[in-house]
Amino acid sequence: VKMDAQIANVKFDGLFINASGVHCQLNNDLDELQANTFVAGTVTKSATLASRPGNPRPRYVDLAHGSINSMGLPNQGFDYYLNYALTRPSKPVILSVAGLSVAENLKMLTQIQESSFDGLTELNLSCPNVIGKPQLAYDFQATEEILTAVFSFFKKPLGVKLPPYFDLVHFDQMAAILNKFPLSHVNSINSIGNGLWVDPVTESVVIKPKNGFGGVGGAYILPTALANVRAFRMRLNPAIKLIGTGGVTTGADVFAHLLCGADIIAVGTQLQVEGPLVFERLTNELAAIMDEKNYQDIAELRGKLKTL
Ligand code: RRO
Repeated sequence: VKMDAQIANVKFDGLFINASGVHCQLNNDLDELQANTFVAGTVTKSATLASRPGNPRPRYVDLAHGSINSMGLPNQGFDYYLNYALTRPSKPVILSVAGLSVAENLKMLTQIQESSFDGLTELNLSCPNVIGKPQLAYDFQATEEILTAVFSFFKKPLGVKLPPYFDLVHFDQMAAILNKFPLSHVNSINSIGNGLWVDPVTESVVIKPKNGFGGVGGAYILPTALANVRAFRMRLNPAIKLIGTGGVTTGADVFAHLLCGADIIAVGTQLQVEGPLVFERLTNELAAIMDEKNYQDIAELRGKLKTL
């Protein structure tokens, strides 16, 4: 079966990428994904200008049906990832940036603009875990302001990573803002921010930062992820592609994301659980579903979700 996609000028031979944050902080991790036949491209860990150690551990815990994290943006610094993107990879790279201020984001994007990087850039507007820095994408006016500033000079393909929204009016409002800009893509969703897990044995939270509050990922968040992909596909200009992220553990989950309109699929928590072999399993499971339904190409089913 045929599984491919295109975002702006970037062609993906396959469907799967890692979700930013998982298996992508170091060159070795990124190389391992790049070498995997079932991986179509790689996203780098969201970068700040300076490298950061991140929050104290434990800061990522696997739960029965997903994960909770408050990593706190540990990363090697922007230059490391730009250098990776410029020198090493054979498959598409999405450079993720998450400055701690608007000015910091503009500095990194200026460097990308002035470099020879010809891949996709993704502005992470949804980091839930830096204390004192609310998620930009929950402030609609601030989101419009930063995109206005960015697109005044940035001419390369640029997408945004969004947090989940939970109200139809918010989908309307955010989509109306995003449609004002020539975005290459929207990546939906980041973790569901500031969940909490309780271990009944220890009677304690399970991660140290923020007294246990952290972003929830994995199977727990699949319905929210599907809703966000579907809601944005129904509202965004067709030229804005969608990266479906959130809650994928099986080929059926991938199939659901595709029906909702995802162009490519990112896997985070389940990549952390299973390692890079997850991509072969998901590919085979999706292919089996498509075979059984007589689909030859995902283009035949993408966005074709039925309603009752
Ligand atoms: O590093 C993190 O704590 C983190 C980030 Br930047 C993000 O975008 N999403 C997330 O779940 N954790």
